[in-house]
Amino acid sequence: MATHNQILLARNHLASAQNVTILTGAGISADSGVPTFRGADGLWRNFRAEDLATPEAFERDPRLVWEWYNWRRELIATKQPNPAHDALVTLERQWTDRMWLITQNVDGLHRTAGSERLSEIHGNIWKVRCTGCGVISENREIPLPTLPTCRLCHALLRPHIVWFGESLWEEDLRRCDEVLRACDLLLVIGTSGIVYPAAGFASVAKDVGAVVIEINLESTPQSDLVDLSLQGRAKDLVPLLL
Ligand code: BJW
Ligand code: ZN
Repeated sequence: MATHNQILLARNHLASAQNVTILTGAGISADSGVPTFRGADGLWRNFRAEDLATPEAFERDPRLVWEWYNWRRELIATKQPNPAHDALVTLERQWTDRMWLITQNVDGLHRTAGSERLSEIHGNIWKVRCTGCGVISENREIPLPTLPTCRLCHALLRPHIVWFGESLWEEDLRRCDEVLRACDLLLVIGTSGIVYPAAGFASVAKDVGAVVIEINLESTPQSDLVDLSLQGRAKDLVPLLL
């Protein structure tokens, strides 16, 4: 568990920072009851990523992939933001244009909590994208009709999610690079730190001289690189820090 001294040190870093960037992963939503990917009850323990979260999987069996996303929509719809999400909203309101939040989470809980200065770099489960005309729209139906189609061009819709082997959106990559290079404090919350490009963000921030603080239940491949590794639950530690 994070010690009192570590928490004081982290608070001091925050107090002297000018620009803060936050990176979140599934661990922050775990405290709202959303399953992580790689934890003990993680999604990848029961499902194979390559069967469900790749463009090839969708081409092979769009029905199976949509069934999985419908199931996840159903689950996520019952969840609410937790005190860690709320603390980040408070931080954003205090820091305004000196703070940016990058999330790998697709559940939309940061937005529900009220975060606005936010990049959802892996997409959003409540959005769909047309495989024909590319139009992106918000859609909260549960379940979506089997093999949903576009109102404009009638092509198949897909989840607006970045799957393995797909590039992130140019605009998000540009924004991430900008806020990582501009920050003097990066706070990394609840990510296993193995999925790129997000897994490389801590080293980008270190390269520009930022202090990097990690909050996680356990140590990660990034723990040796960061300045301070705080072990504990996001919902307890984030509000304490901010
Ligand atoms: C708590 C807690 C609590 C728990 N409090 N903490 C070889 C082949 C093909 C591709 C690659 C390859 N090698 C590298 C790649 C690139 C690939 C990649 O990184 N793969 C690695 C697995 C090796 N990346 C990509 O393909 C990306 N695109 C890309 O790089 O484009 C260029 C390129 C293309 C092709 C080849 C090479 C480069 C796209 C990645 C998209 C990832 N999408 C997913 C799935 C979306 C599906 C969906 O959600 O519907 O996004 S993967 C999945 O992992 C999801 C997550 O956002 C992402 C990160 O997971 P996260 O958040 O870290 O969750 P967990 O579960 O792993 O960890 C939770 C953590 O929380 C743990 O540490 C816990 O301890 C902690 N925790 N409770 C605090 N209460
Ligand atoms: Zn269309």
